Amino acid sequence: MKGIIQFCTIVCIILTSATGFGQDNDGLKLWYNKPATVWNEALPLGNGRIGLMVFGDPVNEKLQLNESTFWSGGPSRNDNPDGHLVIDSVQYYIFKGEYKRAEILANKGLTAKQLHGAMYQTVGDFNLNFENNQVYTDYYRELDIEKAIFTTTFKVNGTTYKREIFTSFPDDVIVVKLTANKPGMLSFTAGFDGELQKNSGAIDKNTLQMKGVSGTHEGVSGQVKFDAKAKIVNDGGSISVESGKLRVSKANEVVIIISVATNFTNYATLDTDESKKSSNKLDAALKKPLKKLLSAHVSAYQNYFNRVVFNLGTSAASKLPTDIRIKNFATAYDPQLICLYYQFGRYLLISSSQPGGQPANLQGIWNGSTKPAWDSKYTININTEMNYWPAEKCNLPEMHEPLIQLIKDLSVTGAETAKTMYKSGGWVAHHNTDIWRITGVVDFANAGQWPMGGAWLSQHLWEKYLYSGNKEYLAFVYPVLKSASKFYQDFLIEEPTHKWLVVSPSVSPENTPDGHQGIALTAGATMDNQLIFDLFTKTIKSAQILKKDPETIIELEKLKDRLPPMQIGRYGQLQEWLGDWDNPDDKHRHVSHLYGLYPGNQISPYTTPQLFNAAKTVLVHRGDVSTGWSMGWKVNLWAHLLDGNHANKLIKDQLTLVDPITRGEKGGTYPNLFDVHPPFQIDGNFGCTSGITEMLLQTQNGAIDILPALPDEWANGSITGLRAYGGFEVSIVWKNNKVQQITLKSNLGGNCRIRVPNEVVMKANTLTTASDSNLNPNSFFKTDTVKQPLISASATISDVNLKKTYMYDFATQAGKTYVLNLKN
Ligand code: FUC
Repeated sequence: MKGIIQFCTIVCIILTSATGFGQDNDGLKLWYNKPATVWNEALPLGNGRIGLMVFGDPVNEKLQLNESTFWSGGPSRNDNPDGHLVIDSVQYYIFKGEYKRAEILANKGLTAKQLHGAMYQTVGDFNLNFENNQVYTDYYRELDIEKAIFTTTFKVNGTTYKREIFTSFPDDVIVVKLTANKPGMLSFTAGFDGELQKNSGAIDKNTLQMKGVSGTHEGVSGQVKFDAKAKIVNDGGSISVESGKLRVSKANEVVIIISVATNFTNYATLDTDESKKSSNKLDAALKKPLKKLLSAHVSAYQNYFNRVVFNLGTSAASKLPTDIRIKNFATAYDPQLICLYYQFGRYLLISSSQPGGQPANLQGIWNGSTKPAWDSKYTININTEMNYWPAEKCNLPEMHEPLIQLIKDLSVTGAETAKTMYKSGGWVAHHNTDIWRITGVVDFANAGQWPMGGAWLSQHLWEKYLYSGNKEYLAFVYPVLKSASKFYQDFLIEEPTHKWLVVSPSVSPENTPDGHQGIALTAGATMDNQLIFDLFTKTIKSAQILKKDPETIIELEKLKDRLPPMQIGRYGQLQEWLGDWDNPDDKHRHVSHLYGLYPGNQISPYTTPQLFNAAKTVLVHRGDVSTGWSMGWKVNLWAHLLDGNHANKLIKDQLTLVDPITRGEKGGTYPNLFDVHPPFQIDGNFGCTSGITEMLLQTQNGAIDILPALPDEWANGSITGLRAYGGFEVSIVWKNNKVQQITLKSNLGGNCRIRVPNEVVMKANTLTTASDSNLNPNSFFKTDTVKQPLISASATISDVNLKKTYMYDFATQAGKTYVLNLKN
């Protein structure tokens, strides 16, 4: 009986697979005329849980396999239990300016004693060896990001071979289809291999299996077990078992379904039966015809991807392979590469962050190593947040969910850290976390002593609400926000000079002030103050909307009043620290105090022009070229400085080809469009996608700002489906640098205020002229008033010269769409 079922499955798959994998759309493809020789040339596929890097080598095809829960170690914590014994002294020495003593104590009593975070690890490789393909011609390799499918074709001795691969979203398996245009031409061996495997081999004449366990790290034994299986379904020819591998001979067509699972259930529990899970997924997929697997995959993917269509026109430069286009980008006009790169960011987020799964880590879900850089974990002093900047506005709110869940988890693990280390209520996280949701201080005090991870992450809880207006969701996350605030209610301390309330000890990520004895530890760094201002404001607003906790509201308002104001230092710069310690030659990659400009909105050209200028001075001092993520951030920042041409310059810096082998020393882009820190780090991809959006649409300054930072070079273009606060969905068409048409869908109703670079009209509706002095009545657009900055007597403050814009109000109804056109 079993045999018959298996036979039916095989026939079913083969017979329905003849139609191939769909149509062309050249604009949304990464393509190459040679196979990948190194990892940074291979192309990523993923369904949130399974990650795959495909090399496309005609002879030795390698599918490097990741599973998002495969991390070293096991459930663990890393709070230093001595924290509460030393915290008072550390604070005392910081206020006395004895930073070295503070640092020595912090390293001993606050930094984790042993665990600095687990490593995200590769499961291993699935290898296909085609020994007869040594001499090939007509090679082509592509990743179609409109369908999330990898394809390679080439010719050997007059036969054309084709490989098509996808990681199915709904069926949660890898599907590989091998074809040749002549019968009986497919002969190869297949096998698993991996550094962390315990055993691998054939378990029957069609099936390979590899089992293994994650690495032991920092004294925690590896406890994540994986089970990977691959079933080979051949049309014609034969399969035999050959020393732990399967040999396929003379087949016409072959389909391989690969499944992988781990025993991970959640950050505290490892009790899933990995073998059963991988078999169940494999068996379920094998019951479906390939055509169905494919169409279900493409439609699940496109349900997300197709929401945004972006067009900047094209040029002859776009006809070349992707790696050459990146190389030429600085000198050849290739606007389509910007759209491709933008959409690749959306592709990566859809493929690495699916509801119910883990959030994208430093490398998303793609990591070829068992010892990756920075453990490929979650660095939450910028990188993890940046990963999610595109989520809401690029119409991928579902992809934000894993991060929201991680924050919920941290509010549990971090409550124990707050208590153990600082004897505080609420929850706290420092600058790193991992799959086990550690919240202690990692590495060393100068980088890790940053008790602000929870404060930054929590901004995402509110930000998500601003887009959807979903009060049920807000009620779900409110306890996390409230508890994040509670930590600072307990932890803030009065500094001796101005009597402001500050966080101490902390750092301005990962920078050291001049004249600070080479020590980063400080109190009241500007970013800390900005983060707490926002956290308290958002907690207050949520409590008001949900009609909860009136005492908390009063208490937080009082504390907010006692936070330090932002300060403008002697060079006219926004100060990074409480003291005027900035060095104008400092090129540090972090620009933490510019959080207030983006992603925060405490600095605005319209309401805080002096701070706006001071923020610009910082960015000019810091310069452009830096690590990938730093350049990605700067695209957003220049967009918020309303300078599209400078933002475009940063995009060019980011789209600089970096050698995939030597990896270089500067940020840029690898041939596979992966962002380079170096090495590969995915945040820069997401940061740049976010930044491009911010050049076209902003919603933080009390209105929906259309084309606020359009570079001169982007004279004509269109974008559809962007999301704005207050449940609006926005599409824009522009020509000769002027807005031609805006289509606004209102999902929640309410006043729509738009700011546009040229006059627009709307048929059958009245547009009322609006101004910044009368507030937008739509509460989703309410901006918050910050304290007047303190300005150094030596600072020169110039005026802000803004381009003329037009601002209109009109009433909207939920579910209706409104069209505005250029006024002729
Ligand atoms: C932070 C950054 C580094 C790097 C690391 C993963 O520490 O300062 O540049 O991105 O995270």
